[in-house]
Formats: sequence, structure tokens, C-alpha cells
Amino acid sequence: MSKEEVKVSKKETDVKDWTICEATAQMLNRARLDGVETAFDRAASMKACPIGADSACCKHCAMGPCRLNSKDPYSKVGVCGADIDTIQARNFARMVAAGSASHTDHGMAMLDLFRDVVTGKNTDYSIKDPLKLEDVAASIGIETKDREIKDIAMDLYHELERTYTQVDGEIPFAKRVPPATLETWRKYGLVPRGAMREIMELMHRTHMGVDQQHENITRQSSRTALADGWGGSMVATEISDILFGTPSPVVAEVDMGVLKEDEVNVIVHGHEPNLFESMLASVNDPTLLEGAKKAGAKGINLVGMCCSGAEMMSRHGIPHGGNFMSTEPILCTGAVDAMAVDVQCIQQGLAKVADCYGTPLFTTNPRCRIEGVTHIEFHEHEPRESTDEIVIRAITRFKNRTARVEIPKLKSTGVHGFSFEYINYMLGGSFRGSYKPLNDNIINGRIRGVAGVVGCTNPRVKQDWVHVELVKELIKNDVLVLQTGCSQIALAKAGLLRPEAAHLAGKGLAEVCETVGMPPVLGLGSCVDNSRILIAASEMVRTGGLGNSLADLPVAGAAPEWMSEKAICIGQYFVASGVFTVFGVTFPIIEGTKFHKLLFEGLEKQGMGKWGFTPDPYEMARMMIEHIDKKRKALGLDKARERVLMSMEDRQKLDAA
Ligand code: NFS
Ligand code: SF4
Repeated sequence: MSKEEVKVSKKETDVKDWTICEATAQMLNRARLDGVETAFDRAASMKACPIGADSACCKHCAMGPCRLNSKDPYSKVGVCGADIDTIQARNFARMVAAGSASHTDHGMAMLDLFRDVVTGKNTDYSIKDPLKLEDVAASIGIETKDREIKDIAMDLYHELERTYTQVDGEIPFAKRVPPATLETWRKYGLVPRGAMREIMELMHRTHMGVDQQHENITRQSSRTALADGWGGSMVATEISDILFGTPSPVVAEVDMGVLKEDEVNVIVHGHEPNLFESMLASVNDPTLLEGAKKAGAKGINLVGMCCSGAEMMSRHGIPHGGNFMSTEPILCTGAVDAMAVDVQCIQQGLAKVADCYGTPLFTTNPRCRIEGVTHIEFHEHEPRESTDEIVIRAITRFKNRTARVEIPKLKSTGVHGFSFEYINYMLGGSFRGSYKPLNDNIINGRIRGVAGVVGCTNPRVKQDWVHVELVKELIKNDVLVLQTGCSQIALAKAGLLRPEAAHLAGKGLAEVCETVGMPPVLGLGSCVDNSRILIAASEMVRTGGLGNSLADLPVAGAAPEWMSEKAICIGQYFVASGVFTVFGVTFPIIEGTKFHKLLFEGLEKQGMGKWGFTPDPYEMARMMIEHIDKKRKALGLDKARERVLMSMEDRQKLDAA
């Protein structure tokens, strides 16, 4: 396509084909008028490389890069002789390694902060939830009775550090895994030692000329992924809860309409809650508020985006501006007076868009700098230095706003913050919480099963559409949906995270929602909070009546609009934990290859879960429900559901027959 043609086709595409998020669509039109380019434009003009999309290429050494034939994958091998299964398994493994590294490095940063708080080196943060601290400590065998919080905390720190640095043995949270699942992992050598060791070994094994057997590579991929789900991510969640508070339901507003024309708007976009917590303190500082007033603003409006945004929304009800694919468009409102980013999912394209609208963009983390962007480093021992400075710059920008301000008048109110602990309490409905009511409702068939719908948005598919259609389809069929990350934001915008959405649910699920007063879609927080889903699933096994291992549960997972390596890692740890997990958009493996068969069939035969793929939300729902029904049948629960869902009329018909 020539440049001219690209221009024409860009004009011809209706932005409504790119997104169902109306605020994002409005801003994409604004961007066009202003001649500003976003990732949506770039995705439309850059075709995905077909060989790369199939993972049929390797550039692990300079004898290559080697390209195999994706149509006839066994017709060729790489210069070293590597076949398609080796190449695909290695590429997949490296995605897992990168994803696991991202979550575990984030978790380790949280743990570093925790250590400094416990030793008194850092006094800017404190332990907000000592009860959770005791629970987590007890869950991994630390004595908590009659002990000082500080002593328990120090022991907990030392134990959890093993999640990363241990060279031999099993990571601490392996103690939380249902015994039958743990047995399977031990049998195949999948129990992680420490994340650093697993990631290192996986990188080693995928180097040119090392592991060249796709099954063996995949075992290490699973082990590395589990070091994320039951390791790095779980530590990130638990330590964040201990330091910043365990979420419980809170009402929050989502969508671009949360920006305020007459206030200084500060957006924090990224993944680490410590920066955001400090920003929350800065925007409430009387001196800075005074400064904002002097500049003519009514106040300072703090808004989150992506995952730390989802966490802050779940913990404190901080409004959320939108998910991943809205991070560039929101800048087109002209209303953003500063955007502070830390790590992960920060598109380099933000720099140019921010520049076009005179929005100061700041990087804050030593791990993430962007060419041409001002870096104001965030130091945990002096957190306010960075965030105060960013707020001051935002106030200055407010005073000198030149961009035309256009804020889409769209926002949706929902309930967020369903931590594992709260679900326990909510369902138990008493002082001593319990998952028994959830299990009972699954056993009696009112709830058919549970689905985790998570993950990114991706300009290769219509933003939010696959998420929303899939979730609607699932709840209509009595599947309770748990959500995290950008998916949760998509459904919040669509209005499904409120109790009133129960009318969209099937009869059985609606009845449970109405009795408990909960939405049919529960928002759990950020992507590292997928660990809450693992903990909830383990509790379902422990509570009883639904089998012995995680693989026995009538549950399924999905990332319908995924894009990141983190998502692949999450998928792999769900699968290795025993969950059927379906991805949309594209899948980086050629169908019909041995490696494809291993992921999509073989792992299940080993007592784990398996992968599934379809870009179509209705087909995705069908696959997940079919799997849930298969598990119900294996548990002998298939009859119960028919009984409970039968209407009076049906019953009479049956009697008459
Ligand atoms: Ni998850 Fe969070 Fe969103 Fe995808 Fe990115 S923000 S960690 S990777 S895009 S869900
Ligand atoms: Fe080619 Fe083998 Fe080198 Fe990969 S490792 S680039 S397949 S020669």
C-alpha cells in the first residue's frame, strides 16, 4: 500500500469499527481533526507479520534469522536444524519468561518496600492491614500467636524473599496449592524453586543449541509461569494489601467523563501502587491544593489508568479513566494536566500525543525512560519529592492551558474491590466467612461455573467489544465472572459491575446475585490480582464438593483481547494450575504442529488445564461453557442444574407428559 492509499483508508474507516468505547471513539475523531496519530492508526496501516504471528521464525543466533514455512511447517528447518516445534516452543517460552519477569520484578519492588517499612528505614508508608499480615503469615506456616506484628512481618519478609531468590526447594506459596494439584506439579517437576532461578534457566534453555524438545521446554515454561502466578504476582498482591489495605467493595466511576474541566487533572498510568499512593497524598496536600486554587482551579482531580489505576480504584474508589487502548486517546481531551507513568504497557506513542496537546508526560521509574520525556524519578524513601513536583508542573500546565478542552460526557458507576477475603465474608454473611455458599450454589446448579475474564485491549480487534460480548454471554448462561485488569475496565464502562446488572444474568445466577446483593461480574483489581482468582479457586477445592484438584473445578479463563507477554505468562500459569484458558485475537502457534497439540490437548491429559483459541466472543463463551459442563458432569452435577433451573411451567409439562 502506498502512503496515499493509507491516508485514504484511514479516513474511510469509521472509528466505531475500532472501538465500542464511545469516549475513545470521540477522541479518535478529535485526533483525526487535529492530525494526531494513535496506535489504532498504526495498527490499521501496519499489517502484522504473518510469519511472526505464527511464531515460525527464530532469531536466537546469527546463523539466522531463520524463517520456516507457516503453511507447510515441517517442510523446512532452521540453519542449526531446529524444527518448527522447537522454534515455536522456544519463542513461547521467551514470552513466558518476559511476562514472569515483569510481574516478579514488580512483586519484588513491593517486597523491597515492605522490608524497608518493617525495618523502619521507610516511614512514609506503614502496615495498613495487620490482620491480613497475620493471615498471609499463617498460610505459609509462620507462627503468629502472641507475637509482635513487627516480628511476624520480619519472618514473613524472609520467607517471601525465597519466592525470588531460592535456588532449591519449593516457593512458599506452594503451601496454598491444593494437594492433588501440587502432586501433579511434583510429578512433572513443575514446582517453582525461586523466580530468578526459573527465569534464568528458561532463558538458558531457549538459547541456541540447548533444549530442543518442545515438551521439555514447555515443562520449564510452566514452572516459570507458576513462579509468577503463585510467586511474583501473589507476593505483589498480598504485600500491596498489607501495606495499602485489602480491598472491599467500593463505588467508583470509570471512563473519560471523570476528567474535570475546572480542576487540575493528574493521571497516573502504570502498574506499581506505591507511586500512586504517594500521588494520592500529594493531591491532598493543603499547600498544593492552595496552589491549584491560586491557579484558578477548583481542585486537583486524580485519575488512574491501566492496572495501578484498577488497584487504586479497588482500594480507594479513585476514578479510572480507561484501559490500555484509551491511554493515547484520553490525552486528546486536552484536559490532562499531567500524566505520570511508571512501568509496563506504557506506549512510546504517548510522548508524541502528549506533546501535541501540551500535556506534560513524566516517567518516574528507573526501569522506564522514554526518549524526549521528562524523567522525575520516584524514590521510595522520599516518595513525595517526585509526586509533589509532578503536581506542581500539572498546576502550571492548568494555568497555561492552550489546547482546546473537550471531555466526553461519559462515565459509568460500578462496584469494585472484591478481594478474596471480601468474597469469603460476603458469601459467608457472618463473622466467620466461607466459600460454602458459593460451592453450594455451584453444586445445586444456580451457578453453572466460574470464569475469569481478564487481560488487555488490542487495536487488532474492536476495543472492549470481545470482552463485553463474552461476559454478557457467560452471565446469561449462569456463569459467575471474575475480572481483573483492562477487561474489568471494559465491563465497568459497559455498566456490568453493578448489582442491577443481575437482570442480564440467567435465572440461577440472578437469584444468587439478588440474594447476596452482588453484581454478576466481580472486579478483583489489576493483572497481578489474578492471584486472587487462584486463591479463590483453591478455597473452592478446600471447601469441598467440587473435586480434589483445581483441574476438577467447573471453571474457565479467558483473555479475549490480549496483547502482552504478561498475558501469555498468565495464561500458562492458569493452564498449568488446571484451568481451561481461551485467548482471542491471535495465537502464536501453527495449528496441527506437535507443540500446538501439546498446549491444546496434551497438558490436560497430564492433569493440568489446556489452551483454547478463538477470536469470536460467542464461540469463546460456548467453548468455556462446554468445558464447565464437562467438569460438572465429571463431578456428577449435571442433573442438579436441570432441577433447579426448571420453571413451574416446565415442571407441569413434565408431570403431564
Ligand atoms: Ni495486564 Fe496491566 Fe492492561 Fe494488559 Fe497491560 S495494563 S498488567 S498487560 S494492557 S491488562
Ligand atoms: Fe536459525 Fe537455529 Fe539460529 Fe534459530 S538458533 S536463528 S533456527 S540457526
